[in-house]
Amino acid sequence: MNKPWLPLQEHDNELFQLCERELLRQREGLELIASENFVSPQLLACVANPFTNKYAEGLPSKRYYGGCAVTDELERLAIARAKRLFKAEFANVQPHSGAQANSAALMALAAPGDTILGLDLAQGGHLTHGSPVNFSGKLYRAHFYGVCKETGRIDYDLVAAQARALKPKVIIAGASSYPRHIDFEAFHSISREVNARLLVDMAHIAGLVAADLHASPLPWADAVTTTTHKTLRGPRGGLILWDDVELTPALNRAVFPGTQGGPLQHVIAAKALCFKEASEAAFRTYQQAVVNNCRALAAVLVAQGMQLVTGGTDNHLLLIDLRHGKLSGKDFEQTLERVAITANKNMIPGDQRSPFVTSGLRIGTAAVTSRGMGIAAMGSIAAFLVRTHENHNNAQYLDELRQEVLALAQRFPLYPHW
Ligand code: DSN
Repeated sequence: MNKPWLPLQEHDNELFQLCERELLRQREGLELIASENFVSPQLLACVANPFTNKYAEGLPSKRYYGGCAVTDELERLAIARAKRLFKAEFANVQPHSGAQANSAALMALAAPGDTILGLDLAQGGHLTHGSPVNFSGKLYRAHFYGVCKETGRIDYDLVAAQARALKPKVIIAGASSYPRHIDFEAFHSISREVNARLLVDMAHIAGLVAADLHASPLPWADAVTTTTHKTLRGPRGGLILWDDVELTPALNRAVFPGTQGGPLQHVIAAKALCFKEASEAAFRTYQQAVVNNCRALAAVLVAQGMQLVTGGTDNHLLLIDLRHGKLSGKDFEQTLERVAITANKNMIPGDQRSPFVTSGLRIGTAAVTSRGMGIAAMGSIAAFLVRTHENHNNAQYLDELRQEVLALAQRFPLYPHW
């Protein structure tokens, strides 16, 4: 501590080199993972702040440690901004992640052994919505609704029929790979009819909701969870929002001491900045571009013969259906990595080969749009995807294609002042 201050490069060169390599990877390639994004340079810098040194178990003014006066102000600021952004009555900004937020929300809304009903992971859901390998499938009696086989879309009548038969304590709406709008009002009607609580996990679409490009779940859900780092473009972390004051003690207690210890106050500082950035007009313009880009990408892919789940997209992501093609999702993902494009394999509805072989590839436009790419670049990206798929066996072709990908990425510099 008493040594002279040294830049990381001199203090720990091994670690510095890893950071440099990761920055280079992000700069050089095209990021199409639908749950990833690039934060603003200010937000990136903001995560490294002195609140990392502070313990603050509890809530503002009700802490288990001294020295929390400034931390209290910080957390109040983050809470106020989150509530304003999403028009919610209450917010807890402490969840370390979306999974932590879901674990706390379920703890508050249900008791172990209760029945929960969520979207099947294999059809677009999330691990924490009842998967047998996750706490949610081990603690609760988890059942799943799917999507319609023909359309790939949620069939609300089928969800209602399942809910009537199962009488779940909690219905979970929200998805990690669903390319269409979700009707939260319909989920609300279903949950009220069967006397269930409605939990909405809006992690993927939080940025769209903040920008009014997807209907908000807030008026309809008992509790809304989200990550802060996907379309919302903040630091890695989670958030819970709700309107009903009667749920406040249970939700807050489920976060701490229920499922977490000390909150990450330095990340809460960056969440506060994220909520500010997301409330600005430029953020709405950005989200509109994300959606426009995704539609444009989908249209070119379809025109070039790719099949998409539901035939297209309403949001920031699309799912390529590879069931009838030469490559599995994993093969396609790995081949894309050779040309400096990052995406991820995904199960798709009706995938007979899952979970051992996945037949889908999930693509999102949030990160490339953050770099400033627009419709013309989407045309190039669609062509890269199709050409990689068609030439997956041709090493020389892929090497040349990689150079084209790098050239496109270079035209949209990432963190140029670093
Ligand atoms: N792992 C995230 C995603 O990729 O969608 C969800 O938590």
